[in-house]
Amino acid sequence: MTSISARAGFCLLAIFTSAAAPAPTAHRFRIVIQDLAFGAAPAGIRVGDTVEWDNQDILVHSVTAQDQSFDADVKPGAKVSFTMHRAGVIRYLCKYHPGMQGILNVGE
Ligand SMILES: [Cu+2]
Repeated sequence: MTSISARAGFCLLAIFTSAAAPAPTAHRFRIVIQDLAFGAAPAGIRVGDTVEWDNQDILVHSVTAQDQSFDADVKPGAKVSFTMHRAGVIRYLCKYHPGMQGILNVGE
């Protein structure tokens, strides 16, 4: 009996919580890598959204965040994507071509 009412209480709490703060819809943004450069950072990225890098160059690049929140190599013709977990300015670069730099502005 106790466990049933405890479960009912949990359900009510879950319903109340989701009604009070509906989960925002996650979006997907794309950045093209071309001619040894990252494409312009898309506007409107928020926590929970995913950013995809699409390497259209003929060289291997990396997508390496300065704060180490993401780091991956991207082969020519390949894509890599990361979900943003914190708000703020995230600077990133290609560790093979340090002149390749980008900035993401992630909102809450
Ligand atoms: Cu590179």
